[in-house]
Amino acid sequence: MLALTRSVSSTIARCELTHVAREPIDVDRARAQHRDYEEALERLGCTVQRIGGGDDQPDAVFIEDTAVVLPELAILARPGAVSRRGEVDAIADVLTQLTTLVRIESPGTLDGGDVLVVGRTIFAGLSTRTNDAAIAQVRRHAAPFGYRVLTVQTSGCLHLKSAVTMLNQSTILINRQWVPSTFFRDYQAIDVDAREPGAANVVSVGGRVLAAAAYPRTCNRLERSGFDVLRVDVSELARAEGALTCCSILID
Ligand code: CIR
Repeated sequence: MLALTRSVSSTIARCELTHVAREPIDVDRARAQHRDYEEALERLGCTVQRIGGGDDQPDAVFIEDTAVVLPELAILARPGAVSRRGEVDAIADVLTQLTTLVRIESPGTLDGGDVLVVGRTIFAGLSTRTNDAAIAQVRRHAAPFGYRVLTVQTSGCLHLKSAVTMLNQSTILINRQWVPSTFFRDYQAIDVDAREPGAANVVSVGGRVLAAAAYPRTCNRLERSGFDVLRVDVSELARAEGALTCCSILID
């Protein structure tokens, strides 16, 4: 598994914020946490390739939002926040060496954080960042390869993957306050602890789960269900409304 990551920008304090109040961000601490995150990915068996540049792009570290990589092709996003559109080019330069590229075009807007791929099903979150026009383009690009694309309305959170992620191919971790669980009825569900609404965003690699240390109750719940959980402290990145999936693009 290859994990693409991107450096924490020195301008991260000017990041986009939607559901989080602006607080000072300690860039050095954010960078140290980001290194820990990369090391954790390595411990899960990933080869980490960090893409440089983007220091003038406050949200560059949240690389997940710039592209959706399928085994057959990569779909370059057109981020919903105008300030983030410039992040895509540097990622395109790397992905073009690995796979076929297509692009979400105007009037479509899409953040990669709204796209959850499970086998041949693509759940696409309708959010403040991702619109129907972009989801229709995802469907057009992916359908020839046998994917079905389901539109899932989110509410109260930034992205679909703030509300639901996969723990393995048959189990989801979900906050039902932010996304209707009916879309996921084919999967076993583990609910986040009600006191930890942001806990659903985890990264699963090689049978292990990378989870935010800020959510101990949900981590314990996962362990009680038999999951091997690796905790990482990403508290400084959380001040930029970032979580775990958003800091990497995983390529099998
Ligand atoms: C933003 O609002 O775009 C960034 N400050 C946070 C993006 C987090 N991305 C993600 O969860 N996929």
